[in-house]
Amino acid sequence: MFKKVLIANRGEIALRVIRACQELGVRTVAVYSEADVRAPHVREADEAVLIGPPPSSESYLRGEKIIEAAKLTGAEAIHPGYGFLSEREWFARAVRDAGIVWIGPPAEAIAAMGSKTSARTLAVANGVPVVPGITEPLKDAKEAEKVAKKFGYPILLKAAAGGGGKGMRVVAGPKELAGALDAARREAKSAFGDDAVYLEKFVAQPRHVEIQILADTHGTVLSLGERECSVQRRHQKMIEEAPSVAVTPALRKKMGETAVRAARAAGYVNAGTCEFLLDKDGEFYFLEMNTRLQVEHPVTELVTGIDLVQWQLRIASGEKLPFKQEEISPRGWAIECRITSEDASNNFLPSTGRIEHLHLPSGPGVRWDGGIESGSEIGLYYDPMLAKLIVWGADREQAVTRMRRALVDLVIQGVETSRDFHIRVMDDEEFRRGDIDIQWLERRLTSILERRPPEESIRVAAIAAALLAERDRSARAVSGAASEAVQPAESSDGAGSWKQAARLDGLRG
Ligand code: MV4
Repeated sequence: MFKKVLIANRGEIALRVIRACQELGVRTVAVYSEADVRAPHVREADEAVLIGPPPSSESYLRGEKIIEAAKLTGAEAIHPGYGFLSEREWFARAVRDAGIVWIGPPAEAIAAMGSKTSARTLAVANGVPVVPGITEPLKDAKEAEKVAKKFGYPILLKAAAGGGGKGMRVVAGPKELAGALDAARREAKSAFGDDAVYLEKFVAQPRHVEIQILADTHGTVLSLGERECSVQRRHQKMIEEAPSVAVTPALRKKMGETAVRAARAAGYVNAGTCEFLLDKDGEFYFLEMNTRLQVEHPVTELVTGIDLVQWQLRIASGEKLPFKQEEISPRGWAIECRITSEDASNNFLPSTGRIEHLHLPSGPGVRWDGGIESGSEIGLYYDPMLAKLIVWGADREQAVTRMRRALVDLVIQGVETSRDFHIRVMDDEEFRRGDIDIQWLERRLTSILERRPPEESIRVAAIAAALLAERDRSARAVSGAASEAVQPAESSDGAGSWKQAARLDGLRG
């Protein structure tokens, strides 16, 4: 195992990797920008190197500075986390060329899965099912009409260089085709500098189901089962779970074998994820492979008992995976809610400010992967995801109930967060039934937001008001007697007021 590893990231994922290193007895090096001088990942690492000003283009995206920091501190390997430089082929190559171990897939595997059309071509060549359609860019509207007729409407135009849904257009019939092709081309050109567009049959109301892969350098490639990621808004996932209500053991085996085949075809090593669309008939189609550790990896860890980040480090240092495919199956149910600094009731507007109070949930089956603490300044330089709340339960019902309980226990004051939004989703009857697809949140958002605010928000607001009133009284008091005069907010029963008094104590800090 490595003696020292550099973590080329910030926030919750930097802390997650640091914890894995600590448990493996590996020393850690953090890198940080001027905005992160007081960030927890800098304090928790054994060493830290300043790499530049706050904008990520001048700090966390400066590959050469990060490699320099690794050389300076004697780190033998670099873990990129997710986002930033994690899927840049040139960086994986530069790290390797500098004689440093890249804790991720080979640069060649990143390249093979890098573009949508190259991943699609690789899939087709290896018997991995993709959505019916073409792989070569369309020449003109005339060709589009011919191909669309062959596959049948509705069809979906996609940018070849695409990502995040940009350059995508659903076309219901031949009359709309020429206009939609023009629009998709324009959007693709401005987003990716490439106006190549191809066409697929449109899959109606599918689920987004992905398969976690672990591959070692000795030829073992394993599937760790699926994650259901359908609860998303504008291509940002908000809630993920494992397993999926839509996946039977037989389907899990089939999707797992398919994902392993795709990974083998790309020469994949380390942790990766194959994304699929799963339609109402149980048909699945490969979309693309994410060549990194993903945000939602903890739900897989909780149902398989396998520490993905520790295995990323072990695989990178040459260890063999000791598991057999038959030994891996999900136990119980795990759900993750992404806690972001966004105001759901105001079109998910990013919120900024200082975390004034933070009360973290705990208790059976609760995991908090966070990157914030009381006093953290939340600005606009980086991603609004502050933390992930993950729970495990014996079954889905228990996991949803437990997530609601844990969210109620969570208090973040100082910035708007997605907490109340998540409580409302946990109360939604369709969500509770697992009756979700990739358009579900968009369809359901208005009714979710119209739901009565969770009673806990009202309680917390009452406690905050009581706290302010108490501060006011304390300020005017001439003796210490005033501190005993605190009355918790109105409550009908004695136990409730005890809890409120305790929470009030917590808020007092
Ligand atoms: C699709 C699709 C329906 N039919 N392809 C969106 C971005 C890219 N990753 C692929 N995407 C989709 N491709 C066909 N033929 C619907 C989507 C899609 C989607 C996929 C996964 C997760 C969220 C999504 C949200 C909207 C559309």
